Amino acid sequence: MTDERPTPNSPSTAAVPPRVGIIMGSRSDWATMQHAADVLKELKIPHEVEIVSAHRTPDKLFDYAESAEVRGIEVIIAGAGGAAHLPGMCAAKTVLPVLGVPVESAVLRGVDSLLSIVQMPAGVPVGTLAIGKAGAINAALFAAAILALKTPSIREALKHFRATRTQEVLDNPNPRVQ
Ligand code: RP5
Repeated sequence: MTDERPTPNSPSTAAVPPRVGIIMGSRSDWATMQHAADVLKELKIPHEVEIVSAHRTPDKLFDYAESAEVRGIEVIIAGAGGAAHLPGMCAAKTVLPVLGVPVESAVLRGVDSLLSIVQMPAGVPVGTLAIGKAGAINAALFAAAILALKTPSIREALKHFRATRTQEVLDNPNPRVQ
C-alpha cells in the first residue's frame, strides 16, 4: 500500500483535465479506492480523487455531481462502505455513468455496502462492481472501456493491459513456483 492520500489534484494528474472522477465517502476508503487510481494511472487516463461524503458533506456531494459533466468528467467512480448511499445519491444528481465500489466494512464485510449500492430502484442506475479491491480495479477498467469507445489510445491501452495479464498466466503455469 502506498502512502498517497486522496487529493483533488494530485501532481500526476493535474497537468491535463481529468476525465474520470474517483470519489469516496471517507479517507479510510482510500486503501481500497487507490487501486482504481493505480489502474487509471497505468492506462494513462487523467483522473481526480476526492473525499465526498453523502452524509457528512451532502452539499459538497450535490455540487460535485452537478458540476462534474461541465468540468469534463465523463465517468464517476464512487466508493463507500456500510450504508453506502454515495454512488446512488451521486447518480441521482448527474446523467454521467456512475460506477459504485462497495468498500469492505468491518462488521458485515462489505455485504451491507454491496446491497446498498446494487439495489438501486429502477430509473437511476449505478453500475455496481465487486466488494473491495477487485471492484476498485474493475471500476477503473470499466471506466476505461467507456472512454475507449471514443478514444482509440485508451482502447489500445486496455488491450495491452489484458494481453499482459494473459501472458503472465501463460508464463507461470506451475502453481508451486512463486
Ligand atoms: C462510509 O462509512 C465510508 O464510505 C466508509 O467506508 C465508512 C466508514 O467511514 P469512517 O468512519 O472510516 O470515516 O461513509
